[in-house]
This record gives sequence, structure tokens and C-alpha cells, in this order.
Amino acid sequence: MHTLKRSSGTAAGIAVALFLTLVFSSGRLCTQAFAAVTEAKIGFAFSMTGGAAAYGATQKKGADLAVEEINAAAGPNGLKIVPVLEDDASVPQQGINVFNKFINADKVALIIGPTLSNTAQVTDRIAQKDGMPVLAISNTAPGITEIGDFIFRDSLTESVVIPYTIKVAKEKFGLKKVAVFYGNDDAFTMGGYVAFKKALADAGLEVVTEQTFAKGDRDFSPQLTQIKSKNPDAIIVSALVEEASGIVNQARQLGIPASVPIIGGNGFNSPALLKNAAESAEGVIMGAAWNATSTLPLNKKFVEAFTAKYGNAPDQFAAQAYAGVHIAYAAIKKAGTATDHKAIRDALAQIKDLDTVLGAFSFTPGRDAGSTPVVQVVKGGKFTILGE
Ligand code: 1QQ
Repeated sequence: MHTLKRSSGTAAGIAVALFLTLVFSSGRLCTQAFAAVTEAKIGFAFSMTGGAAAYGATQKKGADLAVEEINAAAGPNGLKIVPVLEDDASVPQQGINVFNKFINADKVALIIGPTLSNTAQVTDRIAQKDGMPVLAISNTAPGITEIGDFIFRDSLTESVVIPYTIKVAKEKFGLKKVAVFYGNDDAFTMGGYVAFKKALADAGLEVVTEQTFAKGDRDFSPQLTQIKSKNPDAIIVSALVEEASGIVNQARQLGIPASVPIIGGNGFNSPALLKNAAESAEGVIMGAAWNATSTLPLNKKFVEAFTAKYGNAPDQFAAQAYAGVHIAYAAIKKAGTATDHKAIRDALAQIKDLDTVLGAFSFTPGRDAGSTPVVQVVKGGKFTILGE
């Protein structure tokens, strides 16, 4: 009896202990599963030095502002971004070092960048192989998101922007024959060239001459002299901003009149063009994903906050960086994790009509930006919408 009692006591004790263990362990499981993630590291790979430094400088400003605002709004228990910035130096090799650091040492939740497509076409393969999500905010060359399902971009591709730019410019200037001038050693300038060629053919425009240059060239007069001799109605240029500025300056110096518009792609959307080509930049046309005059309420707020913080208005690259941080943040928050990269990838893919400075944002099924292009013209030292 006694033994039985004791044993039944023991049985009851075991039952209670089991019950408690279950309650506590499931309780612990619950807290683990639902514990709000409070910090997410984002790796920013921007070109802070080298040929693309003008883009990187403004990307950093846009991203910093977004991180600052998001972290302030998160409150003491909300999800905060821990930014890790590295300079990709505008070259693929340094981009590789930066991506390896983000993946293996920093163990970031997601990577934003790199600045150039030329770097992305190498670095993004590393990220894809590792299952690390990447959100490009300025890569516009073809083939970047095709690297794999972990690669996204909020930057509108040249293959979307350029046909629209050519259509609008053809109507506006009554173009019939054009010259084409492009960089033949960079993923972006080559991608732009291919997109221009197709758009020109589709629009029925004659190409009177094709000229090329290489990264770092300073003297464009031999090619521009050739172009001038062919008397084109417009000069189509696929170039990053350093070379674009030199081309625009030297075209006007060589006496190609302002009545022959220079039409560029995404590389032209930098204030560095306005600064370095100054007067010569007046009338230059370029396709873009964003313009500062956009009347979206969120955009007005962004332009005001950016101008107050930095003393100058944002450009397209700042806007895409700012939007990119918000898109990444929304995905990490929805995934509820800073470490499960597959869950973050899936949440990115599900972003739908997110309110951003680029408009209501969704990715295309191919993970490209689903936004609409604008055509800009430089007027009074500013990027304005063509036709306004
Ligand atoms: C690219 C670009 C550049 C002009 C942006 C920095 O669009 O490399 O894809």
C-alpha cells in the first residue's frame, strides 16, 4: 500500500513533471518561433571610389537616410537595420572581396548593391550560389536577375527605359538618322548599346555611324569628328558618367550644335554630368526611372528630408537606394528572420504594391523592377521631364 501510494505518488510526480516539461518546452519553442527579430544586418556594396564613385556617393546618402528614418520609427523593440557599408571600388575583384566578407564574416541578412552591373555580373553568382538574397538598386544591364532566383533589382533596366526614350525623342525631334557611340568594355555600356540598337531598328531610325570608346578614355575627338562628318540628327551614347561628361563637353567643343541632341541611358542620370559638362549638358536627353518632380506624397517627403539633411536634392540613384532599403526592410520584417535567407528571398518575391518613392512597387516575375520610365532633359542645370 505504502509502496503503491509512494509509487502512485511518484507516478503523479512524473506526470506533473512531464506536463510541466511539455508546457515549458513548448512555451520556449513558442517564444523561439515568434520572438520578434530586433536586428537585421544589411550589407551595402557601393562604389565609393573609382570610376563609379559619383553614383556610390549618392546611393550612400539615400540608404543612410532610409536606415536612419526606419530605425527611428522602429522604437525600442522594433526591427532595426544594422548597416554594414563596404566600398566595391567600381571593380569586380573588390566586389568579390566585399561579397565574400558579407556572406562569411558579417553574415548579413541581405546584400544591397553592388553599384555597377559590370561588378554585379560576377558578385551575384557568388551570392546566388550561397543562397544570399541580393537587391540591386542601380544595375540596369541585361542578364543580372537571370543569374538566379536570389537576385532582385529595383532599378529599371535599359531594355525597358531605352525603347521608351527613343520613341519619345523620335517624335519630339523628328529624328531620322542617328550616330551611336558606346563603351565596349563594360556590362552596362554594352547592354545599353544592344538595347539602343534594337530600339533604333524598331523605331525605323537609320544608324549612320557606330563608334566605340574604352573605360578611362579622355579624348573622344577622333570618334566625334567621324560622327560630325556624318551629320546625324542625334547622337546616341551608352556611357557611364565619367566618359559621358567628356563626350558631351567635347561634342559641343567640336562644334556639333545643341540642335543635335545627345541621348543617353541610365549612366547619364548623375549630378556629376551636370557639374562636369555644365553648359554643354543643356538639352541632353536621358531615360530614367525617377524624377525629383514626382508628386507622390512619399516622394515629396523624401526630397524634403534629403535636401534638409544634405543641402542638395536627391538624384535617381539616391531615390532607388532609399526605396531599396524600404523594400529590403519590408521583406525582412515579413519573413520575421534576419538569418533564414530563403525566407527573406521568398518575402522579397512577394512584395506587392509597396508604397515607395518609385511608386507602388512590385517585382516582375523575373525579379526586375516593375516601375514606369520617364524621359528627362537637362534644363537650367537640372533634370526635368522632357516635354514640360
Ligand atoms: C549599371 C548602371 C550604372 C549606370 C549605374 C551605376 O546602370 O552599371 O547597370
